[in-house]
Amino acid sequence: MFGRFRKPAEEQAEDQAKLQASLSKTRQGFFGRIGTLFQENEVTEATYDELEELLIQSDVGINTALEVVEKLKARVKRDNLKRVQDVRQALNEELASLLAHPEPLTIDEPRLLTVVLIVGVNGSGKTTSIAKLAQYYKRRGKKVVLAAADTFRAAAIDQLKIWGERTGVEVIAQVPGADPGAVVFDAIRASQESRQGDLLIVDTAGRLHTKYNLMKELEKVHSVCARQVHNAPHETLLVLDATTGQNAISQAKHFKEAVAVSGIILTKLDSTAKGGIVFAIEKELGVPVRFVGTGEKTTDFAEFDPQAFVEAILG
Ligand SMILES: Nc1nc2c(ncn2[C@@H]2O[C@H](COP(=O)(O)OP(=O)(O)O)[C@@H](O)[C@H]2O)c(=O)[nH]1
Ligand SMILES: [Mg+2]
Repeated sequence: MFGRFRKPAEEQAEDQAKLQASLSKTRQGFFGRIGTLFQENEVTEATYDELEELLIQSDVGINTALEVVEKLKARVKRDNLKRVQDVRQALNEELASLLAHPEPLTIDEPRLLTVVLIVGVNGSGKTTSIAKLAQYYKRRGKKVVLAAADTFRAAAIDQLKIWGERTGVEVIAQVPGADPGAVVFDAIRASQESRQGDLLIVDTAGRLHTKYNLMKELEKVHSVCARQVHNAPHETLLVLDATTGQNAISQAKHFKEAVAVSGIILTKLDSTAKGGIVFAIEKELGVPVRFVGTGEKTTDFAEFDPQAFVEAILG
């Protein structure tokens, strides 16, 4: 569904500047030290040891850190790289290659209604990300509808309604405690009929401590979507909080057991010094990061661009 919209050059430059700014913590953290490492005149065995250490500390994950260093060494040898800036460029490329997603985004046209399910633990930034996505697609001319299927807490419904008002997007909700499957059923009906929506985004509950019930609930919501709309949900995006580091990986594994996660929205990249979690996610989960959250405002959001990301963290 995320057929790429070609962005105007100025918007691209704006996104890049925003990403740069939001990653200042990461840049000042371990990745910045990696940058500094390759400012010295000579690359020695000690440089590689330190690189490995810094990659691990930045949440890249041990296996990935080892792999990057191995590949870099092999490449330096093979290409007979001598100058420190060439080694650094090779590292840049190795890191970016970890993030390349070869498989195309799901595009199933013509489709009347696209359904996107948003899952993740409470506090990860689901509702905020939904508002950001809604605004993102609204700006691109899509009619967006939101479904408040996190019915467990009244506050969750209210919060979505507030975001709906702020972004000028319709929210389909029922009373607290209502069956999430029923909310989604109504929302699909409404989107197809009176609202004529292009895109329905579904907010879901995220109580991981009642894991069994949560997973059952998600499975049910999923099957309601599948029954009503061909191939729905067309995307299931898992929201992960970048500041939770390696914990995000184990959370993701739980969610993957219940629903087929097709992409990640990684939030709070502005609040962590360890942006390396991006590499760990793609490597260990095999799921691409599709969007990143870089702040609390609806405009603090970008499509994930691996090359721009690597350049922004290494400085
Ligand atoms: N700094 C920062 N804060 C965020 C971001 N995304 C969400 N938040 C904050 O994280 C908190 C939880 O967000 P919420 O959307 O309510 O999470 P939910 O429980 O998963 O729906 C709120 O205070 C948000 O403002 C982000 O990208 N950066
Ligand atoms: Mg919420």
